[in-house]
Amino acid sequence: MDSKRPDRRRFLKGGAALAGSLTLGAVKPALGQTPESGQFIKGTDEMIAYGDRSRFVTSKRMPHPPGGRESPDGFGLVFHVAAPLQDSVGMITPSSLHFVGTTRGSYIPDIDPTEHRLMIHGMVDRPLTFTMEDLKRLPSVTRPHFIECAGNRSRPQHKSVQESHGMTSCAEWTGVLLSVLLKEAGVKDSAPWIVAEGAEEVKGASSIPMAKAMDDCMVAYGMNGEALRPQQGFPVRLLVPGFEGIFHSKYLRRIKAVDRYYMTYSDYGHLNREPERAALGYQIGPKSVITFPSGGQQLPGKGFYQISGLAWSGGGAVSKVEVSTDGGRRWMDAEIKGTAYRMAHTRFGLTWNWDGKETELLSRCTDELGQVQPARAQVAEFFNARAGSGFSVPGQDNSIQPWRIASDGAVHNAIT
Ligand SMILES: Nc1nc2c(c(=O)[nH]1)N[C@H]1C(S)=C(S)[C@@H](COP(=O)(O)O)O[C@H]1N2
Ligand SMILES: [Mo]
Repeated sequence: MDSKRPDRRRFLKGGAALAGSLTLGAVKPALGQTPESGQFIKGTDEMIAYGDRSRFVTSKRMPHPPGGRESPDGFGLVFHVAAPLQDSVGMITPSSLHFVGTTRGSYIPDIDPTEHRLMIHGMVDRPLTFTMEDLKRLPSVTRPHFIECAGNRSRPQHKSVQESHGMTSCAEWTGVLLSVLLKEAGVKDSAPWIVAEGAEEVKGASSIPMAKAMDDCMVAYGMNGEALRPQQGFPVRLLVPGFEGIFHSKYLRRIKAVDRYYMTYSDYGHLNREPERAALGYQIGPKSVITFPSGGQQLPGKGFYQISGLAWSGGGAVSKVEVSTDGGRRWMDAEIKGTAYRMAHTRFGLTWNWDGKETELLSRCTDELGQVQPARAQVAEFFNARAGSGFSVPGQDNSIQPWRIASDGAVHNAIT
């Protein structure tokens, strides 16, 4: 009980600021807003069967990078699709707005789930083949997890948080733990790796340390309360909580227990081939970003705001998020909204009374392992590169994102 008091006091203080700076007179009473005839949404068969959002809500995904890029093998014109984090509330990304990462571009396998099979083989006592029905009969788990593409990086030319951070999303996934399937197949102790493969030949294949496979990997068929979307791997995908996006093989059709690291399509040079070191190398570092106010948005004027953002880490649950409203001189603990789940986006917020002067907003995440999100300058120093002049972080970029608030309320990406 006692521990709750400071929060309550902070809230009340925030409340006073709110009343002081919002023009409450402009809010019309809700009564008397009865829609006139013609202002109803017609209940068509489609609307009854599967709902739509309001036509006034226009939040959209976008090709990433902006303008799109052909997939490396030329299958589709849109290689990656970024989620509109600037409009996000809470910690779940709706399935229709989940980012898409694909090595084949917009070319998506159209799989009949009754025909689909998942095979577990290699260094096992009993190779097994599962139908989708078989998988759904097994004990399931439901967990929120983020997926982030290793290519999710902020560049000076990125104007919005969708461009700089939109290649991450968080959904509630349902499926069977991979350990259940591997044990059922009698996986041999001598197998240190698995290779997971999607239904598009070698695409989406990746080598994963056995320790991770037996820990929390999930063979998922459910997403946000319904079947996976085709863009997310229908009918079934692998989830490798906290690991770079490329490990989360979609259209999963085969898992092979193997005696060594296998080169796969996902090999882009920086991967670690010793199982012990790999786990850390593949893990997404502690990361956070302020989604409001963020690049391209416009503050109407000085006064009360709630700074809001997302934090996540491949190392477990987010344990702390700090926010600076003065370019990093002072840091304040943000409020964690709801439960901070392991390897899931976590919403944070901080009440802020803007004095109307130019400033910079930053956020910094600490995870349950005690890992702290680095500043861009620290990352540059580590890689012996010069921050500024368009420095792009090699490997994963989990550096702190600064947003500059100009005195006219315009918000800009402040990295250089
Ligand atoms: N079969 C298959 N699995 C795949 C890929 C792919 O192209 N094919 N892309 C990977 C990459 S690069 C990423 S970042 C994640 C993205 O998952 P999402 O599209 O559901 O967001 O899926 C991974 N799994
Ligand atoms: Mo990716």
